[in-house]
Amino acid sequence: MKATARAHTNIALIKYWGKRDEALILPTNNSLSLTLDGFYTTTTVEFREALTKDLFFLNEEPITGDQYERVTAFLDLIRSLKENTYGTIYAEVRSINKVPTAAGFASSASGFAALAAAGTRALGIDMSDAELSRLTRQGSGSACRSIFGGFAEWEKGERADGSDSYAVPIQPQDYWDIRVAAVVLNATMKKVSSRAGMKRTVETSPFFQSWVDSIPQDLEQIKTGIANRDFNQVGRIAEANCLKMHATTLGASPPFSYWHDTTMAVMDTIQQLRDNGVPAYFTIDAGPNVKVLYLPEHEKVVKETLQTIPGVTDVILSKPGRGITYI
Ligand code: 2P0
Repeated sequence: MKATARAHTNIALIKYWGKRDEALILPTNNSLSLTLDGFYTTTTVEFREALTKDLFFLNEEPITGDQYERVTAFLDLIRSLKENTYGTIYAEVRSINKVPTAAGFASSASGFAALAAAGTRALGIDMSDAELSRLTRQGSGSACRSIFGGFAEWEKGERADGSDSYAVPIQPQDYWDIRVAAVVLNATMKKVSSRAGMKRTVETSPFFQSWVDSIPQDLEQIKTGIANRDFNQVGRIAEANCLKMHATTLGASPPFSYWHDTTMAVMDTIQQLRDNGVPAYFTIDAGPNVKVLYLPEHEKVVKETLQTIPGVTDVILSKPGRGITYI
């Protein structure tokens, strides 16, 4: 009744931004991501009859409060998949995060993917990757893409029960060596969580519908770029899609933005690098930090340029990563 799994985080090139069902975590649009090797969570789940409640340790520390509640609610979901005649069996969950929170990656992506994989394996529940992705989605939306390595697309689905909303693989880890630099800024924690931010945007921003309407074309163009290994096309679409997502927040009521002055300095520097002939593109999630896409031959110039920007405290480089592994 014990299993260990590892999942890597992912960076969205076409963003998930907006839910059509908050309880089931169903999105308003498809999204597409690259899984990264540098950032991952390793989770061991052990179901034991002697336990009287679930236990959750993150980086060896016992966790209570909201984070604990999200984990136990997800364990309930896993337990509900297994017929069980002897009442609830509780679990001890131990997660080690190799996702520096300061880097601005959602550790919930690798966290819920690893929890879903280890939890189902520990109970002996056999699942296809699509089934595992669909389950993982209900812990955190972006996590459903971390079941797969390389490029993955989360298909939003149409059904009200979410049965057709899960990620599918687009290209594997070793398909194309695109690199991602996580640019860490000397900035305070975000004021609006991604969950609250997307909810406010859906409910109040007049730009939201245009965002949704623009997704199919972005998806088609980025998939063509991936199929042709056309870095400029992939980068151009990813950068523009990120800017559109952030534009929706300015139309919300009350308006908000995830950007700091250093965020804009990094964006400006990347556009200058391009003017100087270095193909590099940025993308930004629901926080101030910036991720930069580049090719291996430009690693040195990209890293050195980013490190010289005032307010940048660290630059962490990553290659494409693998999907779920069991340890
Ligand atoms: C993404 N983000 O596609 C987008 C881009 C933030 C900006 O997925 O509510 O933590 O758990 O489904 O997955 C962050 O939101 O939200 C996110 P929930 P999640 O990566």
